[in-house]
Amino acid sequence: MNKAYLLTGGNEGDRAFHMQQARANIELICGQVILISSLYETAPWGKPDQPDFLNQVLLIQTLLDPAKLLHSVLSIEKTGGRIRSEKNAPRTIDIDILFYNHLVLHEPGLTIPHPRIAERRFVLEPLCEISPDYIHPVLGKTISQLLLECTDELAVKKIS
Ligand code: PH2
Ligand code: MG
Ligand code: MG
Repeated sequence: MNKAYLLTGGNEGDRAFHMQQARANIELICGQVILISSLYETAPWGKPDQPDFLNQVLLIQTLLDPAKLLHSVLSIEKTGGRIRSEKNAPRTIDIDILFYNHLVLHEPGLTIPHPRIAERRFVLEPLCEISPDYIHPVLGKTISQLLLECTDELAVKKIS
């Protein structure tokens, strides 16, 4: 069985509903959720003039290979009403693959680990809550170390 870390996030519509619907569909389509962080309310990273996000990290067990997992999370985003416009635009639900086992993969459309984990407090905080000792397979540092070194000052607030 494989283990994958997923980040869910959204800042459009009923944010809590979309996060809940995504969790349910991930469990149904991708595999069992074995660890789940709190929900975090987070300031928008990359494009400031938009509503705050909810973010959460899930660790799942999955039989899907990375390409099939990507295909599945994209279809769950569609079910959640995601419409893709410009980069970093508001969205109902975004599901990103952060890590897949300890794999390093560069393919068109899919890079694992997700390339911007270390720059984003909204990823590191929930990730550190559930897996502080996971070692980033490219950077060779634990999540708690990456969080200590992270210079992102945007607000990340645990809400549940
Ligand atoms: N996702 C982005 C860009 N900016 N900011 C926050 N706070 N949370 C996100 O999930 C997020 C973002 C691109 O996917
Ligand atoms: Mg994203
Ligand atoms: Mg995405």
